[in-house]
Amino acid sequence: MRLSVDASIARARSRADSVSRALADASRAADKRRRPALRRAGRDMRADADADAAPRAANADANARVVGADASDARDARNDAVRGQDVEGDVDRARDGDAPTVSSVVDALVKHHLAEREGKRTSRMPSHEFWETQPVRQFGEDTSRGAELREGPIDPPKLASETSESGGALPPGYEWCSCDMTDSRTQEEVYELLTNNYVEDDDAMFRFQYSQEFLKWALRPPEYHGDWHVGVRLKVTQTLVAFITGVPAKLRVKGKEIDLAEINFLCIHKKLRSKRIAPTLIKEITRRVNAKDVWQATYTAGVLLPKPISKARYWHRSLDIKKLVDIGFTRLGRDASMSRAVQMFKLAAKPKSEGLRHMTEADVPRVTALLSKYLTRFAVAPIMNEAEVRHWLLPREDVVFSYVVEDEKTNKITDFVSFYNLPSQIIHSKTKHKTLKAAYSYYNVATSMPLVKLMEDALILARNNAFDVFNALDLMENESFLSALKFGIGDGNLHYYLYNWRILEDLEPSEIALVLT
Ligand code: MYA
Repeated sequence: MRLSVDASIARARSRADSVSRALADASRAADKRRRPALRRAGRDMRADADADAAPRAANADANARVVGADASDARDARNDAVRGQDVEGDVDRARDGDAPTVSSVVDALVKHHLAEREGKRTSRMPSHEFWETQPVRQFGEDTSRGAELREGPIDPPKLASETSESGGALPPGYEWCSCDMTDSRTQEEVYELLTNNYVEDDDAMFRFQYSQEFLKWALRPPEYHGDWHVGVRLKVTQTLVAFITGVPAKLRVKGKEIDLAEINFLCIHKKLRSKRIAPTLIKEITRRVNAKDVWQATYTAGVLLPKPISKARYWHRSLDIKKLVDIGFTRLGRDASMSRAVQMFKLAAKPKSEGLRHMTEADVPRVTALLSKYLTRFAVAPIMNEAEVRHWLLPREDVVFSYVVEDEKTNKITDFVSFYNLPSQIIHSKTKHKTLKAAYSYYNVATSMPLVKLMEDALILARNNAFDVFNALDLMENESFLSALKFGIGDGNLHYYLYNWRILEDLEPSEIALVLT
């Protein structure tokens, strides 16, 4: 692939050189009066390019209006648009230079293409003062020199006893704490902080609203560490103003099993933003994780940082189209009528798969076996023992919904389907609704039927549980059902990261089987 790209660039270059020679001949033959005409044409083209870039940047903002789209996605898209202008800028400079040739225009494009392909920083790419100092994949790493950049840990091994005993310096007036997630008052404080300050879309229309029951589930898996729930408090009032969490997990990455921390819920109070507190929080959670002799982590974010292992995309399946349009989550196409849309998203009253039922405690060993076998197919996947399957996958009211299909004759669990409940507050005031009820696809395995059939039942179950929309990432085998079941592609990207673990090549989302809440 890489070779053929290079070959086509070479072909383009040689074509451009001959065009350029012809152009030079033509221009020598042309009289002086024609030159201003050419330059005016150049300016017109430049004006077109600018006009083209502006709506793309504006669209980036408009398009981010989906929950699950981190606010940063629009910024990423906007940067892409700005980078588009960069290319146009180079082309313009080449065009306006002393010897404007098609060849120099192509050179500028080739330079940008190669830089982007290699992930190298071009003049206007953002720098990452903090992330460039961390043991993570960096933009511009030359992965073709595999002998120097090996897959595996980035930092040399250290001892937990070498980890410093005290946390990094916070601004005056603030102090570290551990948030005790068994304490109802603390749960309430964490809930309040996240409810008012956590992830929003770029237009501030929707904000994630994790319930307290959800937070207890997400933060107290087997063997969790209370001091990996890091908070920052205002000394005087003890108000919780920042948060970051880790929970222990085991991940298989390209055949290697890694004990690591799953990092989540990084949140800083809106009034304390842009003061470089996030790097301090990240260093503190790193210190606390290292103190438990754990040296790797995984995390997801909408924002593009150095450097994802994969980029997944959210897809959305309308369950209550009227409400979704009413709250501005979805827009109907110009020619579409509401009654036709309602008809289009209609689902059966009941699930169709025979024998589909709630997962129970007695299913835990068989679900563990089914899921573990299935997850070995993917390059990146969690390794869950029975205790973890019990924690993460047994149904919890209003938090996680899990169902199995059991073969009556063999008593085997043949299929498993699950989703979790993550509502968003509607923070704009143009509707009577307060909450968007969203189900998120979790882990699904189909062996007795096509995955698309199992997922159709998941949609019906979600609709019967009063969800407004069903969201899924294009991970695992999800692409096999997204279009068929009338999911629409969203604008929210989710980047997957590993800390202190390098893999050489980016992965396709279909190679990832990790869903972080
Ligand atoms: S993803 C969810 C993130 N949370 C939100 O989006 C909630 C709303 N936003 C906020 O609360 C703030 O805007 C946050 C940044 C806290 C996000 N992940 O303090 P600053 C870098 C990592 O001035 P603020 C989730 O929870 C940014 O590039 N880094 O910025 C997973 C810049 O660094 P650099 C991020 O806006 C978290 C620096 O922070 C993120 O006030 C995984 C600026 O700091 C982000 N989402 O606060 C954390 N956003 O200059 C990493 C910005 O270098 C874990 N930044 O570009 C790493 C593994 C640690 C454990 C290791 C164990 C071995």
